[in-house]
Amino acid sequence: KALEYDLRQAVLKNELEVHYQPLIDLEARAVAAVEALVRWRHPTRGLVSPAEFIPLAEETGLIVAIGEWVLETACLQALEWPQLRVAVNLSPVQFRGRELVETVDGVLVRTGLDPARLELEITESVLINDATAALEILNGLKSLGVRIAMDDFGTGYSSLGYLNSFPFDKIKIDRSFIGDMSSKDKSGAIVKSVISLGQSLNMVTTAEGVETIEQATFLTNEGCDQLQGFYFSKPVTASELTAFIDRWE
Ligand code: G
Ligand code: G
Ligand code: MN
Ligand code: NA
Repeated sequence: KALEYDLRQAVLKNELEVHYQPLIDLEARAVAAVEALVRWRHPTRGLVSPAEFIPLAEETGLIVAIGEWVLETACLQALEWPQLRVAVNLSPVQFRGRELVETVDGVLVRTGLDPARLELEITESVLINDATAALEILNGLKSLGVRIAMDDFGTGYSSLGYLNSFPFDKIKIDRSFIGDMSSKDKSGAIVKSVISLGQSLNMVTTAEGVETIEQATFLTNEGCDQLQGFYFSKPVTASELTAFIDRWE
C-alpha cells in the first residue's frame, strides 16, 4: 500500500524516467533502434527497477497512464535520433480496453513521429486471454503504420500459431536462450532454428541479452538480424545513448 501511494505520487511528481538500450543491426553494422525501458527514481529508495513496480502498476491500473507517458516520452526523444527506430513495451493490461489504438494514434499525432519508426513490443500473454480481441487491436495498430514485435519469444507457450495468426514484424529471442547457449547445446540449436524460422516468415530476428563476444559471433554467423544486450550497452539515459551513437559512428 505504501508503495502504491508512492507510485501514484511518482507519476504526478515526474519521478519516472525512460532509459534506452541500443539494438545493433548486423548487416548495417550500426545502431538500428533503441528499446525504451522505464525506471523510477525514488526519493529514498534510489533507482527502482520496473520488475519491481510494473506488476503493482498493472494491478492498480496505473500502467495505463504510465504506459502512455513512456510512449509519448520515447516518441518525443526519438525525434532527436532521426535514423533510429524506437521500441516501447506494452503491458497486457493496456490491451484490455478498446482505447489502445486511439492512444497510440494520439501520441503519434502529438509528437509528429513517423509511425514507421515506432515498434511496439508485446508478450504472448497478450494473445492468450482473448485472441480475437487482441488480433483486432493489433490490426488496428498495424493500420496506423507501426511495427509489432513478439517479445521474450520462447518463454511462454510459443505457439507457432501465434506467429501465423498475428501480424508480427519481429521476433525477439528471449535472453534465457542466449545465456544458456555456451552450456547447453540445445539452446544453441533452438536459437538457430528460431532465426531460420524468422527468416522464412520474413520477420526481423533480434537476440536479447547478448553479453559476450562468443554469443555475438555465433548469432552473427547464424544470420540473426539484430543484437541487444550488455555486451554492447546496458539501458542508459538519452544523453548517454546519444554519446554511444556518436562513438559508434
Ligand atoms: O529494464 P529492465 O530489465 O529492468 O525491465 C524489466 C522488465 O520490465 C522487462 O520485462 C521489461 O519489458 C519491463 N518494462 C520496462 N519498461 C517497461 C514499460 O515501459 N512498460 C512495460 N509494460 N514494461 C516495461
Ligand atoms: O522483457 P524485456 O525483454 O523487455 O526486458 C528487457 C530487460 O532486459 C531490460 O530491463 C534490460 O535491463 C534487461 N537486459 C538487457 N540486456 C541484458 C543483458 O545483456 N543481460 C541481462 N541479464 N539483462 C539484460
Ligand atoms: Mn522488451
Ligand atoms: Na524480452
